[in-house]
Amino acid sequence: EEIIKLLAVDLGASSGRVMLGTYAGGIVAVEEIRRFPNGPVEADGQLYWDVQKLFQEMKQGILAAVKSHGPLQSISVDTWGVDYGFLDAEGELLYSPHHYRDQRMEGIALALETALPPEEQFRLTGNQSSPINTVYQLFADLQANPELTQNAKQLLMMPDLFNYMFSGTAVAEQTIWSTSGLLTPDSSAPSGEVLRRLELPAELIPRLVPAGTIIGELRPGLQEELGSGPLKVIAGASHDTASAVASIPYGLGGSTGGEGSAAFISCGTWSLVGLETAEPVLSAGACTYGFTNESCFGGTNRLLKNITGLWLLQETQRGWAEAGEPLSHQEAAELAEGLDRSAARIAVLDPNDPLFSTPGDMPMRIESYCIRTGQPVPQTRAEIIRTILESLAQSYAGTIRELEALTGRPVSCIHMVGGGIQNKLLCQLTADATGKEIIAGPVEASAIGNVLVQLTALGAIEVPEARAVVARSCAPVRYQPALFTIHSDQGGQV
Ligand code: LFR
Repeated sequence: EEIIKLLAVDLGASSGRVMLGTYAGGIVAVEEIRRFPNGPVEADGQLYWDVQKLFQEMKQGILAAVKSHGPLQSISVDTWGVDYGFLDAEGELLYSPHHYRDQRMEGIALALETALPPEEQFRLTGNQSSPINTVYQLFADLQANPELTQNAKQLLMMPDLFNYMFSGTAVAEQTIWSTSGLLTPDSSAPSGEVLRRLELPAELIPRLVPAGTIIGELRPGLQEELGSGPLKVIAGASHDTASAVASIPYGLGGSTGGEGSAAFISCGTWSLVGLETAEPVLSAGACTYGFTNESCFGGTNRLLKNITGLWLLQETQRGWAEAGEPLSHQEAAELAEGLDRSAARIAVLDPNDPLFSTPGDMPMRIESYCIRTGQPVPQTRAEIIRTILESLAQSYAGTIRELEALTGRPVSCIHMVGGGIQNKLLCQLTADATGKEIIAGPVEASAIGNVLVQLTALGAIEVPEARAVVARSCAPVRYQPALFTIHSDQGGQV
């Protein structure tokens, strides 16, 4: 039987991966070919992404994959949301794209929100206002450099930019553009009203295409350099969250079942908590609670909230490692045991408190948060980690309750996907805090979603079939709320 092989490039804010995807006998699998670090690069006091270095890394990955597994059929890049670069009249990148944690939007947020208040942004675009959104960044760029209106010919979101560098074709893929704050709520077109009110040039936005569009082939020069042959370049569900959600094997559990009542939590640096709906949810409640609407592969809507996720733990562990005291296996094991002994909760943090949003000394910030809110301060490292995970679980639970209130329907079960679900303690605490069954998997959600969307574009599977393929291919792990569990099997990974 035919084996289809292709490449999924999944670029995250802290690392990127070139993954080989294979599809044979109705089963999809991914294998890591190359992993490389990513992060902000500072220049003149501003934060950027090193696009050229990332592109070189991706090319190395393709080269390695072709050597070991060639021939391959296609490639597609997915990345985090909101960031972008400009092309000039020659189709060259004007300068390296800014990082969303750059602070240049600070000075202009007020001017933007005077012209377009947050509630209006929500009504016109379905997006929750946030200074990291493309619309804020673009407004800031044009204020700071008015000559951009002459020099910049096209604005390419990060995955569109890499797919362009591979193929020479510039498009605006819908799922990534649905994070921009510039499209109508159904992501079918730029919002004319937003562009007018903020005097943003509409010509910058390329042709919108749906996720799963074959946009071309690898440039001839690259085919030669990499020995790859005519790889197809596909605009997939190029927002990593859209790819992750495309991999969810709905229909596996829950008392009531059905897609509408299953929620998801995509766990990485960010936690994205939400559910899929047929249409964008633009109610006042959705806006006040802080939800956003983004577009899914296949044209449905994703109602979700961005929660500062495992960033809290990553920053904490980074600090300890930098101080020469990385977390030991024993401490990790003690933690898991602490859960079995049903250790009492120490304190609960709001992960989205601005205190935690920038790099720095997390344990110290946790301490000052607890003092400010009149809670006991976690003392040991186990207690600190436990507090972070418990706080994430509590904030997931609050968000799930808000989703139930907004949709008027109970959530029957929660699918947790992404690298963060390797943390079994987090999954169990989430089951306990929500009182819902957790169905965890796949871990490689973005990469698998990326592969699935390519498979549909290549005609190898039908869109409605995609989730069943995942259900067959990866066995999910189930977690029941503690109340109903006599014995549970907690691993020691943190
Ligand atoms: C997750 C993610 C979120 C987006 C955030 C910033 O990786 O893509 O969906 O809100 O990064 O772009």
